[in-house]
Amino acid sequence: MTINAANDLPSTRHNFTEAAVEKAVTEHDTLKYHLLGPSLTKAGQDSVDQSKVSEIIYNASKGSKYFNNEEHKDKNLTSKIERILAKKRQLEQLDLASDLRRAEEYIAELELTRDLSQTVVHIDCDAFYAAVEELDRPELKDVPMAVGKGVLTTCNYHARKFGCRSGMAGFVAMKLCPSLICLPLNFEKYTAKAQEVREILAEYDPRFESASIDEAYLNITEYCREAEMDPWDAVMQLRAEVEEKTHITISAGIAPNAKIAKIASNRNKPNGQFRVSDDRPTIISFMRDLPTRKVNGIGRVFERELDAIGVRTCGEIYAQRQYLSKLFGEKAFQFLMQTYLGLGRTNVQPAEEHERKSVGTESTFHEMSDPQELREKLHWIAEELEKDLTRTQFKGRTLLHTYEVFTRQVIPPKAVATADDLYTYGLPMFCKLEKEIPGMRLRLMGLRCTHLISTKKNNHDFFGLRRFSSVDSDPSNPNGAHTSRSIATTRDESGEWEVWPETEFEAAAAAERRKDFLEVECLSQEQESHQGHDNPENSHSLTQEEALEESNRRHKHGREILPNPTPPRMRMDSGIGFRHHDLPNPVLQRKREEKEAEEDRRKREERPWICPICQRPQAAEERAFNEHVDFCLSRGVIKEAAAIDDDRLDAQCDDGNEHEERTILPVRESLSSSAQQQQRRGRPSGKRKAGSEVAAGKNKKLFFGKACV
Ligand code: TTP
Ligand code: MG
Repeated sequence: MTINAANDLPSTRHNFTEAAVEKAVTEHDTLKYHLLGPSLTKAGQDSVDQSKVSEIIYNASKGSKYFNNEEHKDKNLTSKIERILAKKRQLEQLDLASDLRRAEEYIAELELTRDLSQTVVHIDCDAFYAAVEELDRPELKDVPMAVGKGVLTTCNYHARKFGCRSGMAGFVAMKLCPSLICLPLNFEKYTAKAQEVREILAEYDPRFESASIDEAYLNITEYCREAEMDPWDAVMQLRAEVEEKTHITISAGIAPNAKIAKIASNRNKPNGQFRVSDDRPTIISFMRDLPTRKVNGIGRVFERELDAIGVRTCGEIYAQRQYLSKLFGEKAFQFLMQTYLGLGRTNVQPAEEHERKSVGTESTFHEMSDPQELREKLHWIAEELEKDLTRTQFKGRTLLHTYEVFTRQVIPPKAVATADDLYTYGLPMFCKLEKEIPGMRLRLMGLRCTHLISTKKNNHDFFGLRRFSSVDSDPSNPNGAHTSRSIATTRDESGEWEVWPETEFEAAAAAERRKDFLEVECLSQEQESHQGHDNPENSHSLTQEEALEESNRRHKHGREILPNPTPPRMRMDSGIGFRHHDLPNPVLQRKREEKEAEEDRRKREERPWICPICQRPQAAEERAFNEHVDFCLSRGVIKEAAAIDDDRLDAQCDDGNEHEERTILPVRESLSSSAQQQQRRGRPSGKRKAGSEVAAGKNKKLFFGKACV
């Protein structure tokens, strides 16, 4: 069964969420909306009154440093939006006919690239860390439970009904759901379980693409063709297999490209799947009603900017097409037009083959103000980054520094990778901040290298397959990514590789989420330091050391890209190129056997069997053939045949072609291998075989006499 998105939209579930969000926005100010955090669109919150949640977050965090930062950021964004609106008013006075024409031309150009031939699947495990924990403690399945203490990394679907979600401070979540059980993180367990899931994915697409610890893209076009399965059924089977073997559930989205597949996988969460059919009208109508924030690459900042110019759904992008490039930059224009049309990449490849755009380390720590201590911390971060750069074999041409809310960029005179260089080029920025903010107190620092150069030996392709130009590949600068105005091309410098703006926007949105998470961690630590650790009943309480340990381990976790698991059959015949039918997948195996049997049958039917008695070709059908032989024998054909004169036999031989001749010979020689094979296929052993041997024996004279070879 295929659900057609056009008929399914908008679903009641989504209306509810949108309505709740809308309420939150209209009844409260933008800051309150901002405080709802990065996981507002997470599944399982349909019945949650988000305005109440934002009220609780607002009151719980008011007065904190975090709150002040958020307020500051919100004000900045509000001013930015005012500037955008002022610019739009100016543009409205101008003749934008040429911009309109260009947008139309671009849409027409994009339409030509639409590829509906591929079936891409996005899979995402349900409440992953929580699901893994529930395997060890099944009693937690029926109660609200979260993983992560200082900040929730996730929570089960019971907890989500209370408004708890990832990226929320533990103490805020406890206010929303006082019975919430918060478990500490156990990364080893999650990595092991993710690997079990990945083993299964490799059977459906060995070149699947891991997108995070619990999600992946697969291109199942070839699988479906080989297994002669409908994508819907193939994905049902994949999900059932994952649940049976790993005991966790996954949700999936099926679509003609990765962008829509990702949106679709969230549609029927948990433990569900959704398909957007591979026809243009369905895709266009699916996108038309989709809130912009549902698109991977549109974070909460971009969402608000678009909202300000009247774009709340992807369908509303079209009406603003003449303004987009001038307001948000060329890349954003391209990204938005592709989004409106529901276009996206169809290529899926192992994550390790993707170009890495940055390598970085962020760390949270006890609030510090001592200049020497802060310098030591900066050096420690530089050492950590050096380790990461060595492991991933990169140097960075650009260095980004994050000091709490400030992120600045430095271009050192040479590409950097050693801790000493990273520290040296990081320090001036730090000193500048120190001067600007006397008595600066910090709880968060980070260093990140971008514009990477590979240090791998024999690597001629320094920048990987996809080379991005300078402004856009800054993943920690989501706003910057769509304010770039200079890049109109969708090809890299060699002109060979398509550069999908979506990849960059997705990276920018991910960086936005990461930063949000870090800031909530600061809030959590701030709260812990105020309250102390004197309430053992409070299950979210952590000592400051534990909180820091949790935070720093979480940042490290999932960064390493593991190579895709090799399906067992491929491991056995290494050296031979992979073929789908080498897979041990039972369905493919069964299909293959059926195909072989069918082929065999077809061949047998095409080639007539020669009666060893009368030498005449007979239909290659076992029963009829046996009856015919019986008939020949019972009629004393042997006797008659022995009396046949040589002319008749010659005539028979002349009538018979080479093929018949070869078939006769084994019978003469009393069942040579070819005859045995024919018997195996056509004639059962036992009675028939005995009959035929008798016949062969009796025919000896006849056949030897007519040795026309
Ligand atoms: P997600 O797939 O985003 O969330 P989830 O699997 O918990 O829930 P859903 O059913 O909505 O998919 O993330 C996968 C895991 O990654 C999650 O279980 C915990 C971890 N994680 C973090 O550590 N930090 C984060 O900000 C998020 C969102 C997830
Ligand atoms: Mg998940």
